[in-house]
Amino acid sequence: MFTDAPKRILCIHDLSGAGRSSLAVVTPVLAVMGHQPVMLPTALLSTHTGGLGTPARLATEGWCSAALDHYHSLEMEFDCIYSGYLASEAQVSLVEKAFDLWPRAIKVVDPVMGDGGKLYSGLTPGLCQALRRLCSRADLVVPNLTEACFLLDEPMPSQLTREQAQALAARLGEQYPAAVVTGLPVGRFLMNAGVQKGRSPFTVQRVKIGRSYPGTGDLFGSILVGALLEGQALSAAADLAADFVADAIAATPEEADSRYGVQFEPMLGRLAKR
Ligand code: PXL
Repeated sequence: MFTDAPKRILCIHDLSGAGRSSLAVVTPVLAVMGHQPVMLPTALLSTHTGGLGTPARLATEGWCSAALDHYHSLEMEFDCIYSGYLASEAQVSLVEKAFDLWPRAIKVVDPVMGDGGKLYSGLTPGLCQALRRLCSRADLVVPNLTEACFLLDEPMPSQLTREQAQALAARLGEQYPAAVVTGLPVGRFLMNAGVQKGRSPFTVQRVKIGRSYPGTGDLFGSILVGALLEGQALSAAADLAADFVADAIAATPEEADSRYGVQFEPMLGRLAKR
């Protein structure tokens, strides 16, 4: 399924001009890793919704649907379909349409729904239901702890042991073919725990830096996808992504306005030169 040839990836995320999230992160990361990201911007926003006020928005669902038809009419093939933040049921339907049109593509769903134990505002019960349905079609889901607990219908713990982190991943592995759950607080570490059906769960951990930024889930997810498509094992891909995100946070001056995300651009070359 995986080789080291360049891969074409349909990236279904919003395009937020400023703030280092979604396509503004996913596109450069996958490109520098040698892949061909094809962008399907589910909406145009001036910024992400994480604290920079009310973004200017332009709806693009109709355009996206026509773009999918165009790509299909060109007999374009995708090795992977990678979806992120989706703000409406119509946007979820676009991903489902892409899954229907390219059934052989590897389907990676980041179920962007919340953080810090809370669901994002605007997540209607209908949208939550649609995101759950989307996850049920994925080959790999990449939730954070809040989203994982929501998908599993479990209360969110404030701390976990390594064994509990592995058990959480194992429960996700009963529901999905593969999962990597990010941002698990385990003592002085932040842990990611992953699983593939039929295999033992794994964990990767970094010392907690104690600063959080928008877009780090997109940074993690896109490096994970890029490395998987290079042929790396899920655990190695998670390790690479965790390293890069931790280093990008460390490289971002503490006094920088956190709403503008992590300053990962000077580090991108590292993803090319491996
Ligand atoms: O990084 C996730 C994300 C993507 N896009 C938009 C967001 C968020 C998180 O808040 O608001 C528009």
